[in-house]
Amino acid sequence: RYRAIIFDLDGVICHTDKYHYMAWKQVADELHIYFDETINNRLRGVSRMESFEIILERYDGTMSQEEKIKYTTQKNEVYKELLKNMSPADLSDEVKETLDALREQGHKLAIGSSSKNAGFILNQLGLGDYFDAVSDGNNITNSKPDPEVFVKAAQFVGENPKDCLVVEDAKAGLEAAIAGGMECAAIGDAVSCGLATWNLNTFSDLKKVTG
Ligand code: B16
Ligand code: MG
Repeated sequence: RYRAIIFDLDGVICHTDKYHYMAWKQVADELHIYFDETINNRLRGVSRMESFEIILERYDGTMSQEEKIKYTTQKNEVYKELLKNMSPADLSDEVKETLDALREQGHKLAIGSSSKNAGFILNQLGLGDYFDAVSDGNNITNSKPDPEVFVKAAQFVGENPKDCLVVEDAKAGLEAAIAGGMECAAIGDAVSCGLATWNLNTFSDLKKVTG
């Protein structure tokens, strides 16, 4: 029933939370800002600058736009170094087998990620040329919950939003899919917000809902 399936990257295809955490932690420590894994969870699906604004909620003082750019750039340099640790071994058998099965069923497969590092991460995972289209932080002006990243992904594969299913691990991502006129499947933490068309216990459950 779906012509295309659009996957969020971080938290759905792979898990980069720990690298985001380590890189943000370094910036937060330098600025003497309290930062922990619970705050890190709020950064899921949120753009880099918006993530920094959330971290700055606990900062006593003001920061110029130039300084904000300096610290987010520094975070990204550390994050990119950490991403070099990723390899095809970080792609689970379950995810790879499910993607292959969905393709076999005839679905087009696309990525819809807020990350500007999506292409690099996909290469590290050995998925550099696997997807029919990649829509990411480099081709959007508004990030999730704005639907732009998913609307563009649908355009890139030449399908109508109503014929697309979005797979997401973040509330902002489910909201983006719904705002874009798409059905969505929640996995992980996103299940508890009750917004999705489908709630998945595990990635391979996708085969049941797309069948
Ligand atoms: P970058 P997704 C999102 O990716 C991450 O979940 C979020 O934590 C991150 O801040 C955002 O990408 C931007 O990433 O700094 O690499 O451009 O979940 O939309 O695939
Ligand atoms: Mg995500």
